[in-house]
Amino acid sequence: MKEPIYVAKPFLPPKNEYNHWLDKIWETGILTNQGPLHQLFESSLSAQTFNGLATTLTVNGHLALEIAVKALGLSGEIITTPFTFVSTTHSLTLNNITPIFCDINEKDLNLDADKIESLITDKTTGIMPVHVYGHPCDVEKIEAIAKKHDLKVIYDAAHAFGMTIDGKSIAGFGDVSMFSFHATKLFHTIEGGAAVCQDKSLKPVLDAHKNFGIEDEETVNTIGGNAKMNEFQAAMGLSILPYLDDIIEKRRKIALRYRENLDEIDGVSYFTPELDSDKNIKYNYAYFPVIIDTAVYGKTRDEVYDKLKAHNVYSRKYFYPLISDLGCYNRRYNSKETPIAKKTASRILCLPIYESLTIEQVDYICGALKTIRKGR
Ligand code: T4K
Repeated sequence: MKEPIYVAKPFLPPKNEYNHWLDKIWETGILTNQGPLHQLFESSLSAQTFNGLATTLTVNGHLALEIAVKALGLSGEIITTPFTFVSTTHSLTLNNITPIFCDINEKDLNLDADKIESLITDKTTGIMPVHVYGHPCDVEKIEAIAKKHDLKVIYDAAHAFGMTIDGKSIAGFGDVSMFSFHATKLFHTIEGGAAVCQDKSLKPVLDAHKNFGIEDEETVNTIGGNAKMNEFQAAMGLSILPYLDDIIEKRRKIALRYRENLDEIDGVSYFTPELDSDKNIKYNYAYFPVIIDTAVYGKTRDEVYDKLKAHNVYSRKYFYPLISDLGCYNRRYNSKETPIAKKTASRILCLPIYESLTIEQVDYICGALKTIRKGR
């Protein structure tokens, strides 16, 4: 392959469709501060993808997590997963909360709900699970634990946009769900995010936290920061939203082709969350993670990662190192306490997946995986 194949590539809408929204910005001169495009995008998104749930747009996904933690008034300890992107953990630490790492399960690589209760102390105020790669967490078990112990639940749903469980938006679980609309995500606003909540009365609190606490020109009752999405980001969101179903369908076809190919390669296994559940899952094919079993494949994950580069394929080790092994956390945590997460981090590899990836490119990547295996 002459052209490098990266793990992600942003979907760009037809330029004239983005220009249509840019013209509106030029007409009004409103560039930010929850202008007309922000309002339209927020309501369209809520209606089309979140079952009409209260939605607060943010400048990125990370700040949506931070304002969710603040809006719910959480403190003390929060139980979360170490197998995630640093943003999840940082959103707690930056709020002076101690993250307590719970191990994951091998089935879907999400927080193991059966291990949560043993970590609850009198300091625990909440749970922050991640629907990692768009694999849905055990939302019912987590809800039952939260109810029993009077804990709040914030889902890091950065990877789960567009998903439903039994026809209900995945945003309809927990107190708040955060979505990321970063350029590398299946749906994006260049940078961007949203906090979605079931309790409508929480929306003004989230809104206050994203805009300095300002309620009106003379009223500031909350000490808030600035996490507002601007009009250019909202314009991108409005331009891409009509393509969402098409984007997910193209990703589905790519994932199916990967699965067909990988069935012929021993030692590389993949996930099928939409088939494994007893629920009706509308999956979004946000990532294509595989597990490299060195004993069977004959190469380590790191060797596969390096050798794929020689084929001009740039996979990613999401999520390695484990958060508890990162320099900013490793003095406080021992990653051996979450053995499944530790083992997974050393075996995981995310293969390229994006709407414009061709079937020929998928075959090429899998061909490279076959060649690398043969060279053992
Ligand atoms: N929680 C979780 C579980 C998350 O995964 C994330 C973000 C967050 C919270 C926080 O949400 P945000 O605040 O970001 O909205 C990327 C993304 O920056 C990050 O959004 C994402 N997770 C994380 C998993 O991946 P990098 O450092 O791996 O991205 P980068 O720049 O290496 O991009 C990957 C590949 O994509 C590049 O090799 C080429 C391609 N690419 C990238 C960009 C930015 C493009 O083709 N065009 C582009 O504009 O972090």
